Amino acid sequence: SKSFTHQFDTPAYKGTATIETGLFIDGKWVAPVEGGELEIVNPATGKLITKVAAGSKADVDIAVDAAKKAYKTSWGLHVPGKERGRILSKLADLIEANQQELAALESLNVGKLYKYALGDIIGSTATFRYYAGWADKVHGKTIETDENKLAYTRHEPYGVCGGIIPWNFPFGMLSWKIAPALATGNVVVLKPSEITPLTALKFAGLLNEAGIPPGVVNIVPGYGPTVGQAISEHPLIAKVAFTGSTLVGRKVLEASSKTNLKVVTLELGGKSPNIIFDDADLEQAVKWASMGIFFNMGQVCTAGSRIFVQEGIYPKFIEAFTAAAKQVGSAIGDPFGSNTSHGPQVSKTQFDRVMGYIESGKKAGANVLVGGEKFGDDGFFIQPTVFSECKSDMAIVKEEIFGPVAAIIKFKDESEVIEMANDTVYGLACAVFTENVGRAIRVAHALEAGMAWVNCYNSVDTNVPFGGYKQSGIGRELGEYALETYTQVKSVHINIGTRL
Ligand code: TXE
Repeated sequence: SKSFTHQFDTPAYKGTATIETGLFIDGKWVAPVEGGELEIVNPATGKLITKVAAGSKADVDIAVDAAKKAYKTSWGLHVPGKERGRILSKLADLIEANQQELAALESLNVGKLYKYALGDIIGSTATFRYYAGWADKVHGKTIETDENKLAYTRHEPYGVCGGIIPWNFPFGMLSWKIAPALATGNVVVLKPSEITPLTALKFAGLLNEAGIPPGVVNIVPGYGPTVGQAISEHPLIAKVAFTGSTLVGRKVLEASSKTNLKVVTLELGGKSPNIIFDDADLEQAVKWASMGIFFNMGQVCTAGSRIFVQEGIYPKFIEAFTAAAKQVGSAIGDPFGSNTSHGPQVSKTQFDRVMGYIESGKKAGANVLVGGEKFGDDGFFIQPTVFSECKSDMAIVKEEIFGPVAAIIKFKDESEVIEMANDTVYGLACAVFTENVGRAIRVAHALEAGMAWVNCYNSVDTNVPFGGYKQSGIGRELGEYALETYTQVKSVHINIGTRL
């Protein structure tokens, strides 16, 4: 296949990165059956980085066949858990050895600051190591019935699993899909986002060296309606894990219901509430709230995009949060710059979408405290933006913006804010800032969300489950809980004495 080399000569990273740009199927680089291409754009400049191969349904079929064969011969329960774990650990070591190159590619492709891209790769390495450790610890139970019977359960893999992932944390999402699947004995066909496949291709280049047998992991870049749809509909894929928009999550579920009823786990959008009470540590609340909405240019599914502030602290919070947002916007520019504080949105489409929401907020009468405009003429930069005077029926309060746009809403008391915070179709995350421990726990329990943070935001650990309530998703990733979504339980009943 073709390859792509990029020379980085930047304050943050100096070095070369090389990747193959084909499809990785059955342990080999191959050209797509129909010869499609993806144009990969640098969000900081709007210019083409390279082109990579785009697959189609025919390539998914070939990848699934290779995966099925691998599952029956060289992976699955044929390989003891401790051996799968050893290979996954080796893969983690190789990711670690290539972490700077991976981070540089991620930063170039997504526009995230290099230091945060590096953090993502380090976190993903931890995910592979964590699940490597689980590989020989997945087992069922024996269940007492009566003395004439032995009953036990096995936690068996599904076989071929599909993964469809987005562009905001490309390598992180790859690790969340692939590591638990392989640890539990499954094999994978993964489609990266059509706009951010570079680190997935670099990863594919490490698989053979790690000793992952051919066909166990197949990487098929391509568009959603072609490759993504083909994965969702495939009769031999038994489980699919999707991260992306709620709109597409519905399509994946629908495709499953119309075909083989594959198990679907979904990690979708959010409009997460971040609640600041009068008695909060103001300085800390402002810092966490700012990171909560502006981290990764607001392109985070858990982004704290609705900031509820109690009336007693409201004026002080507004003043300090305005200053914090200005600080985030003080050095907008090159993700590889040494002092850059804020990078571009990932694509022109996302830029237009976010600017559309900013316009809608202005028209609806919300007050722009900071930002509210694009930045510069090249690339997809948007100023960190803060709206106050937000009303519950405004689109900027109801819909996921997925950009650096905060909506601040004033509230009076605990019961009012719980009602307002839960008034959303989403339920991914929530946060509460207060020094009152009783209130912290009460509110964390009352909010309808899969994750609740107290006096912090966006805190994610490999061993703690991640996922949403309501229309934010189905199933949990990370932690021991993810193992349940990659295994199916078989009950075995053995007669040791009953005679008919
Ligand atoms: O997402 P898509 P988009 C939200 C966020 C963002 C909006 C749109 O609000 O502004 O979604 O982003 C694949 N069958 N999130 O359009 O399309 C697609 O190729 C199967 C939140 O980029 O959902 C990509 O690999 N797959 C989110 C993946 O779905 C299909 C992260 C996600 O892209 C498909 C990203 C189809 N018919 C966006 N159509 C989060 N939860 O963090 C597309 N895809």
